[in-house]
Amino acid sequence: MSSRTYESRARTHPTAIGRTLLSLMAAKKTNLCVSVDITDAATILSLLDAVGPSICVAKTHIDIIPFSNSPSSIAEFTAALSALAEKHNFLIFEDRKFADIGSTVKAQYGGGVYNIAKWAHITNAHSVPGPGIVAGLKEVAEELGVTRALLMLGEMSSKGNLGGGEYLAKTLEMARGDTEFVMGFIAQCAVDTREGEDWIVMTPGVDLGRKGDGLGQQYNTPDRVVREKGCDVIIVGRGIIGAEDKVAKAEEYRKAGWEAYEKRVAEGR
Ligand code: S5P
Repeated sequence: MSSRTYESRARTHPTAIGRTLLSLMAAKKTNLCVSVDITDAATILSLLDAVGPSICVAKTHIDIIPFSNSPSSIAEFTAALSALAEKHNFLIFEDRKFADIGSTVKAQYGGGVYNIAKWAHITNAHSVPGPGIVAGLKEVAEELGVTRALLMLGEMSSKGNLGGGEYLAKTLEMARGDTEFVMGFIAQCAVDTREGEDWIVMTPGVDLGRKGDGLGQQYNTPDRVVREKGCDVIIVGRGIIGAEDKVAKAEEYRKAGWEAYEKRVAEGR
């Protein structure tokens, strides 16, 4: 867990995207990633335009959008998404959860219908296949000449998941194999950090009220995950997108996440 400020970590983070992210988090005073799990492309764009000032990252699941309504093409949507990221100074995280051998994920990340590497600053991968998955994804970014970063899934939020413990420890070892590309983890707690390392932990399963969703999702509060468990970014989906006033709700989560972070730093945790 880090009691260092996002600002100071922004100066030394080993990955370029990590430095950009930590610095915009400090500037905008937000550690909120909104998960826009919505199937209508236009609704996603208008929501992000409205909550843009409150967030540091917009997380997408592009494969849930049918692209039959406007904007009807994937390229049109991703261009509009990139323009919003520029306008409001947030990063785009495609939550693709790659889980195959290096050669296959290379084709999935760089091509297909979504061309994820072209527009998403961040994506994530399971460690199950071994280090070839990291190498394959990195090759895509290098070949395209774009600066990208990877989060490895070390522990999921859902009940009965096989992550955490030894799995997380082994995933951490794998991440240590490429500290310029792997910027951190999807996990439920801070990870063991050696001298010179700085892992950004992004945490889903965050809600201010509910405890679960009836399908295995488990929720914790921003204070629990950021102050007590040492995570860096809260990922909130239905807590915001399911609210009547989404802009006010996003601000409520931003404030809760930021207060938890300020307390963590003040407490020197
Ligand atoms: O362990 C995980 C990892 C992820 S990325 N648990 C998760 O819930 N997620 C994602 O976070 C999930 O795919 C969804 O997009 C989001 C949580 O949404 P919510 O509506 O439950 O906040």
